[in-house]
Amino acid sequence: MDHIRIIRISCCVVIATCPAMFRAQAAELYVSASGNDAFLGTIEHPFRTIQRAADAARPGDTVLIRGGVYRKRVFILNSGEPDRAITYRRFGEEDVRIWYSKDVSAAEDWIEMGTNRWRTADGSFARTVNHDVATIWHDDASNWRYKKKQPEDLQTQWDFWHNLEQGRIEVYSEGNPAAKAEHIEVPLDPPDPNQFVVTVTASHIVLDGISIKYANVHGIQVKGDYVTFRNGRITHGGGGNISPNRKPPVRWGDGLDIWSSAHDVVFENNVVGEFPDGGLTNQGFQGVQYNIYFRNSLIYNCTNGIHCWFGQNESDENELHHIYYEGNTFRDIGRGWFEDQGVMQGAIQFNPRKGVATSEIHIRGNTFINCGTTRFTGGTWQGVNGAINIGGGDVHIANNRIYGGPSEGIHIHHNGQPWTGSIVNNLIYNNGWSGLRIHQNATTDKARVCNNTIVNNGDAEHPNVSVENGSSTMLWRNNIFCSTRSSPLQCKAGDFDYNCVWPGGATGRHSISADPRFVNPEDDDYRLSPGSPCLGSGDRTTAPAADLEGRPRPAGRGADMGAYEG
Ligand SMILES: [Ca+2]
Repeated sequence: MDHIRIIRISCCVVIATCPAMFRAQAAELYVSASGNDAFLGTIEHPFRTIQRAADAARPGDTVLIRGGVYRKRVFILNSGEPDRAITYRRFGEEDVRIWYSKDVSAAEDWIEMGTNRWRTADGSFARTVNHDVATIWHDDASNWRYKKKQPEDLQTQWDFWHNLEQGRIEVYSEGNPAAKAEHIEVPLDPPDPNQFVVTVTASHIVLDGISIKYANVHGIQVKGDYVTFRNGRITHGGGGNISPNRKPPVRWGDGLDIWSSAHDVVFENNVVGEFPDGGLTNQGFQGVQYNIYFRNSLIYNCTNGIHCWFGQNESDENELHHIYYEGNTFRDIGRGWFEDQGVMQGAIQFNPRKGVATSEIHIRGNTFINCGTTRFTGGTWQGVNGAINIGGGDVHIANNRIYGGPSEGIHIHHNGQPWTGSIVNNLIYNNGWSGLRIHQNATTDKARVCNNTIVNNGDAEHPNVSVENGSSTMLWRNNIFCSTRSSPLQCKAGDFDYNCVWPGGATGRHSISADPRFVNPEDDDYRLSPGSPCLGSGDRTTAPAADLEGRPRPAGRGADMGAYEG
């Protein structure tokens, strides 16, 4: 009898300490906003929090999250394994919303202070001078306000400021705010230096179909490897972390940060927007990053679309390899949307510091609509401002469409190392400043600019294409530079031939100066019509193997000038 009991006790101990050993196969774990963390995580008895599932998940498991609002931060610490990732997925088509904010939509959430002045009953929004509630959001973020500096600034419905001493939000409202909007959300501040709503420290993780909203600072941080975030949304956040010592001050807060050494991170088929800082960043002080993919996503209304500022700690050990920005749409990027925001940037910023080794950085097949900025802030110029800004490195910019921005299309400058890449098959038109600018401080080495169509950018002060510096080995072939509103090309460096520059003269024995005869430029159709002098006039030895739309080159009578082959 005693013998049998001892055996049973031993079994219990083994099961309790090593549950994974007894998993015959990968499990499905369920989470529901109406669940309970004391449950087993089955579909009938789901967990209440994503965190509970994350702590229980083992390699190969799938966490299925029911639709609803989840208001707790998530720390993903348990890793999957190669071919046995841990997947977090919304259940069916249900709407999984991670909101790190407080709902103050009820009448009792507000207390009247005086005429048209209301404050939150909750006085726990206490922050430091460097942290505040940057934005409050109404009616599913269809309406919002950013913080005013002082109570005297509250003049119209929804103006608010954050009373730091009292820890409360004070709002101008003609009646109880709860009667003026269906729904009001005030972001919360993560109570630690890692100001993320979701932190993925683990590796071999997939997040699929999850929406993160109302982050006061950052949305999600990825510190692990083999992490995929797809089919999700990261919107309406940031700004709650202030650097007041910068003039003007800067409000930080990104949708997603990939931090320090990281590899095999995929961000695809997502929507990112309404962040006053960066939509997406790969950054960190030092390390090695490689195989990072930002693709097929919509990024809108952020100060930076995707910003790489990796390698702040100058070191020979810092490396960036195989970083891909592909198939994204960037819209309305570059203007900080806080009135006191101290940075103004562009849709893609790639600024590796001195000493960062780079290879195979590709920006291709993206569309940039109304990106960049010409704005000064606080009376001072706040850095570069094109839709694409490159501070050097092995960066290849191909098959992009860049149009309708207020400033530059592509801006190459010097941020610590020469630019050694290429610009091919891009269509750049109707931007307020230069479509392509090689800045006077830029250095280049063996760089190539081939088969671009750059049309009608600039104004009286800013040429359509401005080449202010660069080595004599920088190769310019098969481009069409054409403008009726600015100088089509101002050039101080490079090896030019086989280009069409119109109107005005073109350098190079095989270059031409003639109307390229686009199919329908009024309707932004910059393909070449049958009588175009650019057809068959290019240099086939330097022409890329396919055109902007993937058609093989050369075709017809020979390689063409411009981004389209016919
Ligand atoms: Ca041809």
